[in-house]
Parts: sequence; C-alpha cells; structure tokens
Amino acid sequence: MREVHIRTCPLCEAMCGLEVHHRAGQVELIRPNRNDVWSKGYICPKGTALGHLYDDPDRLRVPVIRHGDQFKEASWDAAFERCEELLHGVRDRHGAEALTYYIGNPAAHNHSISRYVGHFTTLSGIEMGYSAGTVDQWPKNVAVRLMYGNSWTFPVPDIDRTDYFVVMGANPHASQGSLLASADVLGKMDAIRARGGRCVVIDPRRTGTCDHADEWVPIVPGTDAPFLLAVANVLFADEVVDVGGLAPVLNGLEQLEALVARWTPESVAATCRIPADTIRRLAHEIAAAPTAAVYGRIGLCNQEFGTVASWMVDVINILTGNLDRPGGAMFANPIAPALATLALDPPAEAEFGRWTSRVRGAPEVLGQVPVSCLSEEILTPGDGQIRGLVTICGNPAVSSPAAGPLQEALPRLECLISMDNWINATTRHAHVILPGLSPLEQPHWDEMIWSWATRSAGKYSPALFPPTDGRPEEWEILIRLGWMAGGNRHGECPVEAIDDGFLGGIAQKLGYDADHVLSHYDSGGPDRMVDFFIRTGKWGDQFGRRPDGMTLETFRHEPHGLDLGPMVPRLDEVLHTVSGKVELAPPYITADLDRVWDRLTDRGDGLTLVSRRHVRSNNSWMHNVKTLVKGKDRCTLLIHPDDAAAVGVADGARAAVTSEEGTVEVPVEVSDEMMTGVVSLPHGWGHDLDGVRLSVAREHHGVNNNLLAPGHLVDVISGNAVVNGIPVEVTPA
Ligand SMILES: Nc1nc2c(c(=O)[nH]1)N[C@H]1C(S)=C(S)[C@@H](COP(=O)(O)OP(=O)(O)OC[C@H]3O[C@@H](n4cnc5c(=O)[nH]c(N)nc54)[C@H](O)[C@@H]3O)O[C@H]1N2
Ligand SMILES: Nc1nc2c(c(=O)[nH]1)N[C@H]1C(S)=C(S)[C@@H](COP(=O)(O)OP(=O)(O)OC[C@H]3O[C@@H](n4cnc5c(=O)[nH]c(N)nc54)[C@H](O)[C@@H]3O)O[C@H]1N2
Ligand code: SF4
Ligand SMILES: [Mo]
Repeated sequence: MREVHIRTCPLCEAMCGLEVHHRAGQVELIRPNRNDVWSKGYICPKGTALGHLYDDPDRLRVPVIRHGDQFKEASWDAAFERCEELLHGVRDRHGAEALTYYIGNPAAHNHSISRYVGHFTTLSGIEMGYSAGTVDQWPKNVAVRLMYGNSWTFPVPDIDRTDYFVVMGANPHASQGSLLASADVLGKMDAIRARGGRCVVIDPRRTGTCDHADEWVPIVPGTDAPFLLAVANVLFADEVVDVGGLAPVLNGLEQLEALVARWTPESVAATCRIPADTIRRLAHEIAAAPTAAVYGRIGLCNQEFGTVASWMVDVINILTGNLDRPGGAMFANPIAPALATLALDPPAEAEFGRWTSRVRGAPEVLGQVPVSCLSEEILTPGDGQIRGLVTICGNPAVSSPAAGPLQEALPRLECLISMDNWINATTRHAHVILPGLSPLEQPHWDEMIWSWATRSAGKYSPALFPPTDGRPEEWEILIRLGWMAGGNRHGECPVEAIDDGFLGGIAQKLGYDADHVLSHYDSGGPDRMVDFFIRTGKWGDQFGRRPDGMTLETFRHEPHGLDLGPMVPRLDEVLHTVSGKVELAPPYITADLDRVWDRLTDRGDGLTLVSRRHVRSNNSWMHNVKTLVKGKDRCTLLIHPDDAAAVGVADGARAAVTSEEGTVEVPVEVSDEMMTGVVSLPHGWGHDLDGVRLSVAREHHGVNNNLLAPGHLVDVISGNAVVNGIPVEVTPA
C-alpha cells in the first residue's frame, strides 16, 4: 500500500515541507506539502530528488578502506580500527599538530553533523582547522561579531513586511536564500511589489531574481563597499539619517559620519560603474521608504572587500532606522536556538591574529585561516607540516579556491579520512571513507537555519527508512573520530559518557542542574539535543519550571510544524558587546577603508570572473541525480555580446578562460544578462577525474572554476576567499 510520509527537505535554507509517497521501502513520488505551516506548498526541483539520492547506486552504504589504488568494503569495526592506525600513525610520527580537518557546507543542514561537529573538534584537540566558512560567510561573521558581539547573530531582512528590499550579491532565484531562511523568496518579492513596495537587485548579472524586482543595478564585482559608503555619505550629507529608537544603543555614529565624508557618489561612480545620480536616488529611496531592508550575501562576502561591504549593509540598515524593527532587518527568534548563537560566556573584545598559519603567515580570524592555506600546509615540508586530514561532508578539491594545488596535495597525505557518502574529487584520495545516512534514513530538525528564519516556526521529521543494519549515525562517528584523533583507543571510546558530558556542560551554563536534565532522557544523540534546546528556549517547558511549555514531543504530534509568529524586536537580547551597545564603527574594520580607497583608481580594464549557482545544483554534490542534470549544459561561460565579439568567441563555441592560477576550457553562452567586463562560471563542477565514482555526474562533468581562483586572493581582514572578481583572459579554444 502506498503511504505518505511528511518531512522537511534538508538541502537548503528554504526548509520546504515535502510529501514523500512511498511503498515497500521505495519512494514513488515526492510532492510539496501544502499543509506545511512554513513553506505552504513551495518546493524546488531538488526537493523531489531525495528519493534518487536514497536510491543512488553510487552512494556508499558501508565504509570503504583503501588497498593500493582500490577501495574495498569493510565492517565498521575494521574501518574504525584503520582510522585509529592512520590517526595515531600521524600523531606518533609527526605530532598532533600534523593533523587537521575540513568541514563542509552540509554540516549546516545535517541533523547529526550540525549538532556534533563541535564534539569532533573539541575531542580531537586540533587547533588549526579549515572550513567552507572562509569561502562563504566569514566576512559577515566578522562584521556581526564586532557590531553585536556574537559571530553567528545575523540580522535577517524581514521580507514578509518590508516596503523596500535591496538584494546585493545574492540570487535567490537559484540559491533560495542564504542567511535568509524563507521559503519562496521570489514569491515574497512579488508580494512586496504587489503591496506597493519596491525591490532592487544590485549584481553584475541580470539574474532570474531581477525578474521579480523593479530595478537591476549592475555593479563592478568587488566594489559594493565603495557603493555603500557613498550611500552612507548621501544619508549624512543630505541629513536624512534617522536612527529612530536605536540612538541610545549606538556607539560610533559621529566617527562614522566623519569616515564617510570623503566617499561622495562622484568619488565612486566610475569605479562601481553606477552613476552618481543613481546612488543618490537609491540612498533617498531607502531613507524615505516606510521600512526598508538591505541584504547582502555571497557576492558581497566572496569578494575583495567582503568585510567592509558586509558591515556597510548593516550600517545602512541602522542609519535608516531599519535595524530591529518590523519590515527592516531583524534578529530571528528561534524556537530551539542554535548553540553557536547563545552567548554562554561574558562579553569580550574580539581578538584577531592570535596565531598565524605556518607557511603563508595568514593571521587567524575567528579561529580560522583561509581554506586556500590547506594545500601549502600539506605540500611545504618542515615542522608542523600537515600529514593527516579528516574531511567532514566537504569536497574542497572542487569547492575551494586554488583547487589545483589542493588536488596535488591530497594524494600526498599519510592519512585522509572522509566522512562522506560518495567517492568524489576529494574522497577518491581517502584512506578510509565513512558514509553517513541518506536524508530519508534519519530524523531532521534544522539546527542553524532557524536562527536566520523570518518566522519562529519549527518542524520535526522522523526517519522514513531507519537503517536496520546497526550502522552508526554520523553524530556517533564524529565522537569516535574525535576521540581517536585526540590520541585515544577506538575500543575504549565512551560514546554515551561523552555525549552526556557535553549536554550536561551546556545545561549547567544555561543555569540548569546537569543531573536533573539528564534524568529526563533514556538515550542521547541529536534528538535529545533538539528536545533540550526547545525546552530551554523561549517556548520551552524549562524542565518543569514551566509545565505547559513545549518539548520535542509537542512537535512529534505536529508533522506539518508549528508557526509561532513573525520576528520580533529583540536587539536587547542579542547584543553581547563589551560596551553593551551596537558598535557602528569597529576600528578593526574601519582601518581597512584606506585600502578600499586606494583601489578606487587602481583597477585594470580586463575581464573579471564571478561565480553563479543554479536551482538544480547544490554546490558540488548533486550532479549525480539524472533528473537534475539532464537538459542543456549548464557549466558554461556567460559573457556579454560586446565582450564576446571583442575577444572573438561565439555562442556555443568553446573558450579558454585563463587567470594567473590556471586555465579551463568551457562552452560559451553569449548573453546580455552579464554586464560588460564581467564573465560568469558556475562552481561545483569538474567530475571527470580518475577514480571519481559518480556515474551520472561523470557524463555531465563540466569544469572546476576553482582551478582559476588564486589562493592568495582574500578579503584581507576576514581571510575569506575572493572567488568573485578574479581577473581573467578569455580566448577562443
Ligand atoms: N568558485 C566558487 N567556489 C565556491 C563558492 C562559489 O560561490 N564560487 N561557494 C562556496 C560556498 S558558499 C560553499 S558553502 C562551499 C561548499 O563547499 P563544501 O562545503 O566543500 O561543499 P560541497 O563541495 O558541496 O561538498 C559537500 C560534500 O558533502 C558530501 N555530503 C553531502 N551530504 C552529506 C551528508 O549528509 N553527510 C556527509 N557525511 N557527507 C555529505 C558530498 O558528497 C560532498 O562531498 O563552496 C564554496 N566554493
Ligand atoms: N540551488 C542551489 N542553492 C544553493 C546552493 C547551491 O549551490 N545551489 N548553495 C548554497 C550555499 S552554500 C550558499 S552560501 C548560498 C548562496 O546564496 P546566494 O548568496 O544567493 O548565492 P548565488 O546564487 O551564488 O548568488 C550570488 C550573486 O552574487 C553576484 N555577484 C558576484 N560578485 C558580486 C559582487 O562583487 N557584487 C555584487 N553585488 N554581486 C556579485 C553573482 O552574479 C550572483 O548573482 O546558496 C545556497 N543555496
Ligand atoms: S528550495 Fe528545494 S532544495 Fe531548498 S528546501 Fe526547498 S525543496 Fe529543498
Ligand atoms: Mo555556502
């Protein structure tokens, strides 16, 4: 008999509700769940592919161990024993500092990994780790850390209520929103316009998002910081700054006014290629709108002045009185707060550069150095050379800048252990691969994503096809690997005691008695953590202190979820700076303004490369689903007709794209959706490498655009990669 299982799609921040129609252990059909309180029937094509991911014959179900150039399936015990041998071998021969890790994007979406990856990093004792964070949102982490005191509390544009929405360097048409969780962002843009509001997209490409906006403003990649500084200049110069009720909690308003004084629209217009009049008009429109929200995402982070640009987004929201008010940029109010967003320690000044990387001397920023350092740390001999790497749901060989040197470095490792479900560009070099469960095999409640969601909602999905073969879930694998990487014996790993110890520790910090909390549970794991954070959250039962409050059980009875309302002003709860105020002009960031100024004139006139996404892709790992890759080639170079004519490439022909880092050959797609001077390639492709076991993706392999991204190009003050705005040359291939 066909049955219907209700669950939430874990693939992106839209968190769409799905109806999974299944029979006898097989998915027959996936449809949108119209009763979902959050997504109300919205989905994208990836959501219907969860059954294909589950069935994918290339997906690993058991661990594999390398024997020469072959992988052989192994028992979990044998795989863990081999991990111990590898990890301890590196520690014994080269010391603990020769081990590191890389954590990838699915960690933010996976029920087990998001809640337990911190157990791995703590237990392993590894001090220098890497993550996709430094090719993603690190500039935002730095900006909000300095402005509000916590690196994970991001203001979210209140698109359900705003009158004026400015989208900079984001393309929800493809991405579905990022650090802005809201199902159907484009539908919400249509609604803004339908109620008389206005949407503006600022992007070097006229993306699909522009079809839902009133205006597309093309901008030269990497010049958003000067643009926003000029907007601020206009707000002050024309005396339309109005911080509203925020005045008592702002520090640095006068410094800011002085700092932006030289940034007139005229001073930046040529660099940004945005007319000064347009800058003035946009500044006045934002100021005059009843409510407005400026939103900047990956195009503003993965660029040369990512931190200044990200900071200025918030500054404009503040100067126009839009921070923390409905219709502006607000802090989400999650039912179960994410651990990283809780201020468990007293406020402290941020410190940067507490240590530097060995080879390049890159300063640490919020505990990390640029991920592009990884290859040189593996390849350069000397004390502290990296010999062992654990990758956790990441594919840095494709997704990291300077992918060429990294692909050269990975096979040199004495120990590469990958927690991953496929054999891809990275994991093909592993000594052991430990697979996790498919989304349909595990429960789900988003940990991080509700912390930037436009509404206080919550949804719990149980596993549909719980694995019957006793395989460990990823939270347990993380504990075991962390334990062994820390120098301990596999056979002695006290999984339960470690799990209890962590939760007990958090409970205590939140003012609960650890034993009292633990006495409520028969077993541990991520479900217990969800329950704990619901209970200790705003609506929770507080372990008996508020008996009619919520627990995870509340949500087990509500498969379509519960919606407890829109965002509410809560700056006072979030602020965690030493001053107790919002720091409008943090010296660490403002010190970078001279560098931005110097670059206004110092720019070449060649082509620059930016990245793009597509709704049917998910970074590097969903090209093995036939229904998602079929149709015309998507890995193409987008180029404006004038530029195509100038360099002599034609639509459909092949072009060579060359940067200082490398060359790739791709089919050309001529389109006036690009502004002149800027070309675009998608990231996440290049699946035709030896040993990659992705049978569908190999047939649609594309090229890896990170072969073009030089590792030294970073936003200096955050260490975040510059994969947007790379100087390139295009020639006929
Ligand atoms: N040029 C360029 N490069 C970019 C970007 C760009 O815009 N342009 N974007 C950057 C951004 S924002 C990000 S986040 C990174 C992404 O880069 P990564 O974080 O490294 O992510 P992916 O490349 O998608 O690799 C995800 C890996 O996780 C595995 N995986 C998927 N689901 C699971 C699971 O449930 N469990 C486990 N254990 N493994 C799983 C997949 O097989 C794959 O190997 O790329 C960055 N790189
Ligand atoms: N379908 C799908 N969804 C995804 C992902 C995916 O790979 N596929 N990845 C997920 C991840 S990990 C992330 S981080 C999010 C990212 O989500 P978004 O931030 O929305 O990312 P993109 O869709 O890449 O859109 C970035 C836009 O920035 C523009 N841009 C490039 N450089 C500049 C610049 O200097 N200035 C300005 N103003 N614009 C610039 C590009 O042209 C592009 O249109 O998406 C997530 N959702
Ligand atoms: S937009 Fe697509 S991938 Fe994202 S949650 Fe919804 S169905 Fe899943
Ligand atoms: Mo990302």
